[in-house]
Amino acid sequence: MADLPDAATCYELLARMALIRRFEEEAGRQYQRAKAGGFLHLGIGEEATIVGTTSVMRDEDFLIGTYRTHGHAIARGTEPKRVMAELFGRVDGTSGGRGGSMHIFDAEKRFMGGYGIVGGNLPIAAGIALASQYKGEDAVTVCMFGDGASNTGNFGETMNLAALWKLPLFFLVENNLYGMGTAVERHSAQTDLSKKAEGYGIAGTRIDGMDVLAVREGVAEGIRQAREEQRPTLLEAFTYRYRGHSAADPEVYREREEVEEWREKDPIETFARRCVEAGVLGEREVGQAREAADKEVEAAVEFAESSPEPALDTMYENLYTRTEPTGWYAVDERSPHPHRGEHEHKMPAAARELAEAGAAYAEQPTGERPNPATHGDAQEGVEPRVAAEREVSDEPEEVRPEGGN
Ligand SMILES: Cc1ncc(C[n+]2csc(CCOP(=O)(O)OP(=O)(O)O)c2C)c(N)n1
Ligand SMILES: [Mg+2]
Repeated sequence: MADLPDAATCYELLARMALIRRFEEEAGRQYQRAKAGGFLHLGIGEEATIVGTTSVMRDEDFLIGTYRTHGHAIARGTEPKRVMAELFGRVDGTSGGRGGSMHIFDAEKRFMGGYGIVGGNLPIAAGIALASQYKGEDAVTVCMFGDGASNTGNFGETMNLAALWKLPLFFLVENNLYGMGTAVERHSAQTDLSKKAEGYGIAGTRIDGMDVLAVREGVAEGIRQAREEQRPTLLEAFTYRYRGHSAADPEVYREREEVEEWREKDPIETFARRCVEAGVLGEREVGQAREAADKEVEAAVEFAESSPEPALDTMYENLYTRTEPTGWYAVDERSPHPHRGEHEHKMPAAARELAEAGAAYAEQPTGERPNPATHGDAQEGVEPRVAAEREVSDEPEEVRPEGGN
């Protein structure tokens, strides 16, 4: 077992984990209140893996993660209020309210996202590391991803180039035993994920991801090898999410007892106990860390609530488009039906219509506000839902399974 660091470091680790836990609990609550939209993936239970990792990174290092990264951003130093504002879709959010839960991003803190495509962040991590190498900078890129992501083609391609080009890159698999509802044994032929990149020349080890000190030790060594020896390696951290994959997960794939067993190993409780038993922290300080977390999260909600929504006429800013907007993609897991914007062949007309409605709205701040969902020729006299169904009828269209992310 790794030795306890000094009291200040112990307090910082504990406080950061408590803050993330509290933030995630509140994010879940705000989602139920429909204050946060889109998808929501919580990292409750995975705090030690997150904080252990970021606690041994330098400011100049880069971190890139998945769609379960509210905590990663906060651990990297992004203000919780800006993460909450992003979940609320408000202008003061980390992505101006345009990304939501899956797309937290903070270039200043070198937190490179927040990425919704499983395994999609791996080649990006290699690109960031290649840029550092090319520019002769000392930065290491830390790439965190799930057990499920280790099955993607991106995994093999990235491992190959990372080893071949000796990139300053470090991989951490957050093995929470499931990719959505599929257990590791059912989704990966090689269940020892630390071995999965060996054939590409990337050595791996396994650690207890519920133990913040074990994570610190393992990650520090991986980062050192990347920085000093240009040797990318992989660490498999065993962790567990107490909540479902996302907010819409009925959790039929696991037993309640399993969740309870993992809760017994709670990373915050066990670390707090250890610090108190060793006399490094007092009960008072543990309480103080929790209270500070409560206060900060409360302030984050207030901040997010009072931050304005982005103006409707800015809807098409910061998008890659051709000469005119060709469409948009809108998903809300509380309503699994296809949305208007998902019928690709109808997109140009529908997008133009919405843009016009947005412009009309912007010009009439005090007058009657046209509703973008019903405004425009194509929608005249037709309920939006019905219009969406009609649009699908002329071409067969694949409908995403419920809770698709
Ligand atoms: C390329 C791709 N395929 C499928 C999905 C749908 N999907 C979202 S999360 C997920 C499971 C990923 O599991 P894992 O990598 O273990 O991460 P975890 O959610 O457990 O943190 C899947 C299949 C997706 N987002 N992207
Ligand atoms: Mg997983």
